[in-house]
Amino acid sequence: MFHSKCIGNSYVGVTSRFDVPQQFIKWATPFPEYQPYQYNEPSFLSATPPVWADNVDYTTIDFNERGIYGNITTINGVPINPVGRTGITGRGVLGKWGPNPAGDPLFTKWKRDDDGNIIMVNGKPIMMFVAIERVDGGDGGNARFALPGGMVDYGESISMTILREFNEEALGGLQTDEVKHITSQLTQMMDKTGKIIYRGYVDDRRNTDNAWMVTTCIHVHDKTGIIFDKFPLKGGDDAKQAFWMEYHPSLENFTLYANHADWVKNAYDSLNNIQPQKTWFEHIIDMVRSYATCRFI
Ligand code: RP5
Repeated sequence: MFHSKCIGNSYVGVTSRFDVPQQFIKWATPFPEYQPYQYNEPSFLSATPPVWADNVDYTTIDFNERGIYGNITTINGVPINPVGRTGITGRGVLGKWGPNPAGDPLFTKWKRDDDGNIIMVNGKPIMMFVAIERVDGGDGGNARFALPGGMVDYGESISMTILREFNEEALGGLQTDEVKHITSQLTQMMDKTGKIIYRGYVDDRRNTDNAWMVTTCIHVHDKTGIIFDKFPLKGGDDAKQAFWMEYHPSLENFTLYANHADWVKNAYDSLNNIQPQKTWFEHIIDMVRSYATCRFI
């Protein structure tokens, strides 16, 4: 993983970042000129845990408890971005010091014609996935589109976050009988066939030297499309709109928010068996991890 979205001149339009050329991102590379700016979103400063934002005083936090996405290195008690320099210190606009966990749904089906046949281009199927347009404009251009993910709320499991965010951002937050029925089918599908397509650091524009996004992206594919065809997609909350977006390997410059596009490509490759071959041991480890995450974590 390398930074591409969390360096540059501007920090989410609210302040500036110290310029970090690519070759100086790694902490191990000496960069004596480095003088990052500091930013802490003023409205979070009075947060009292347990809420989604930490107390301003990071010395009260036990970072060992937050190590499920990897060990957290601290210097004088402050957590240090595991990928490298971002040009900004403090929490920025993120609520938590260190990792800020999110969950991302990647719900896919094949594109079909009116007769129900899968549409192929160059001998390969077109995959469709539920995408949203972010109200905040995301990373701009086509990277304003994203998976309908969101932050893990206090006390929530990843699968609860994913279903809640999907409901809020892609089903308009509705609680109709139709939506409840779909959510219960989705819950069963996540339990039975949900796979972790990505788990770890996110190259998110909000990251700082001391606070960064991490996520678990769960992929569920509806082979027949019978269930997912019934999604009454409707944007809500942080999403201007929700819709089926297409992915095919022939698409040039396929871009989404943060590094969501990588996970979509990996999901496609995994459905089409064009991923690097895994050993039987790696398959078993993956199955156990996916099983445990979808149900218990
Ligand atoms: C990304 O930010 C995650 O992958 C997730 O999609 C999203 C969560 O942040 P909000 O959508 O709640 O702003 O890093």
